[in-house]
Amino acid sequence: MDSHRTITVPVENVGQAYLEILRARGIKYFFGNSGTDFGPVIDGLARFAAEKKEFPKPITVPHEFVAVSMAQGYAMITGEPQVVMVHVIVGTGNASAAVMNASRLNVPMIFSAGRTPLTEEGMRGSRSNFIHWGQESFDQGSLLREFTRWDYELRNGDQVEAVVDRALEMALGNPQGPVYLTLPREVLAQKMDSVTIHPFRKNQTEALRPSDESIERTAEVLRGAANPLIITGRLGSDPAALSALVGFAEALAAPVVTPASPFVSFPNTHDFHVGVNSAPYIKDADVIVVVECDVPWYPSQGKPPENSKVIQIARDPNYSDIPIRNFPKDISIGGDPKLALQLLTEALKNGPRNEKSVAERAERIRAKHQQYRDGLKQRAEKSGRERPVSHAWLAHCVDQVRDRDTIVLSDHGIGNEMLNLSEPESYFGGSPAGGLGWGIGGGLGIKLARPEKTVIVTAGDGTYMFNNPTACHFVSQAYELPLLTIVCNNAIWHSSKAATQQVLPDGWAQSTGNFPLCELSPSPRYEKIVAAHDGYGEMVDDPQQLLPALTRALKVVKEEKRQAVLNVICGTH
Ligand SMILES: Cc1ncc(C[n+]2csc(CCOP(=O)(O)OP(=O)(O)O)c2C)c(N)n1
Repeated sequence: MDSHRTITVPVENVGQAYLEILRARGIKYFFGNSGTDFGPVIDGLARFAAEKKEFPKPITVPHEFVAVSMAQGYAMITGEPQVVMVHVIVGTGNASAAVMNASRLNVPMIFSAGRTPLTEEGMRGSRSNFIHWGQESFDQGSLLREFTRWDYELRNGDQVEAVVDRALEMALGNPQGPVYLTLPREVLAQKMDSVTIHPFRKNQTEALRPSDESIERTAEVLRGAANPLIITGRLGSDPAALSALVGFAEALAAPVVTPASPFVSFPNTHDFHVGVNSAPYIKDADVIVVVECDVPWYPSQGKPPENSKVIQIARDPNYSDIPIRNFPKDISIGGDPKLALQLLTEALKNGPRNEKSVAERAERIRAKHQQYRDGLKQRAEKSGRERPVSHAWLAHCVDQVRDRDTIVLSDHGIGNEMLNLSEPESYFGGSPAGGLGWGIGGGLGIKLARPEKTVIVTAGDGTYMFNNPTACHFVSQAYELPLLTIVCNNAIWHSSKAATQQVLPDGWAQSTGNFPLCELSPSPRYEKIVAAHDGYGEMVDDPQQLLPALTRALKVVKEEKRQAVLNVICGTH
């Protein structure tokens, strides 16, 4: 469709007008979990199918959490927002943890829900079922207002274009994130003859560039650093930012730590990457550059020296959506972090510096990196014959079967340390909101966007259950999106047990060896669940059989185009 021309499209109702505008705006997928509120949408999509209008393509997702996670995965790899629609307040409730995930990760999407019919009688679409009374809410938008960038209710057909364009503008705004649109049934059902669609004129904001003065002042501080440290978390959500950080770290000659990073924000194969835990480094650092990182260190475990300088570089260096976050910020640079890093790199290269001491520092960092990577490798290899299978060995084996076209997701599964990650978009982890169960849905969204890629999802056994596996395996089969899911099965919510031990080391649970609300036994044969969806499943408890099992499962995924699950009997993290 020519998006530079104003067009008028014949429609029969507001629901069809809404779909036409989504189509004109390039929305490819409509992830839906329907109910009595959906009539005009279902009917409109049927009209699209009859008229061979391919997009937005409806994807039936039998759990709302999975639908939002699919939109999240799709947007994480493409940057493009898609549409999710769920059933009124109850669908919103089921989706809410996934919306929180997307919100804290700044993932754009139009999350929408029907609104129960407003009128008790008299209009097309008025209430016709007892639930239409019970499903009304005084303020439906408030259900997710804290975790959406904008919410609105569609009130009439004339406004459809304005509402969709505003929703897209806000989802792709700064910061990006989900928006929430509610759609009352009578409004969708209202008769309408045509919809006029104008060119889309809501381009994204140009990247903000820090002033020369602030770059020079910051570069001055960096030049004076004897022991600088860089900590980054979410920078890799912009894949182009990776090379900017590499250039900056090399110009500064500083080690890089990537705690809890849901993206490849710095290649861990680079000579300057020294781990995912900043604690060993911050005590001695005199200048710390924090780049897009919610939690650069745990204050309870150690802090940088009082006289150190902390430079925070982020789109929003105040991290305004987090109620309490009190990391120091001696210099604060907002706007596009990639630009700031590039400008600082130039300033460092062009300014005066002691080449000899910088080169010596770089040598020390290289040695640290080597020692760190060797340690990881040894740890994995040492545990190669241990039963239950160690996470280190599992990750090491996944790394062996990975190629450049493989994307690994971890939903509380294997850590990213053991994988040799040099490329952006080769690994995705969970949101800072910590809503478990997004991984398989996220993997399905990624596979939808990048069918040529091999997608491996790793998840704890508890987390596999949070994924609503039947809903995920259904979508995988129905839409031919084969993935390999690895269940790291330790038959416990180990994280809950470990947190109890940490808070109450001498408590009742520890001394009696009884951890209520943590055990997950008897452990189900997880590999059999996927068989109900024509998938391939295998249980692996012998570490030496892991590589052959991974190879078999990937063959099924790649060649037979069927999904696979490996139920790996694991130890704890
Ligand atoms: C939706 C959701 N519910 C509960 C939690 C709390 N939680 C964090 S880790 C965890 C245990 C997950 O178990 P499993 O996947 O088996 O991994 P393990 O901790 O055993 O390594 C739980 C319940 C959460 N983060 N998200």
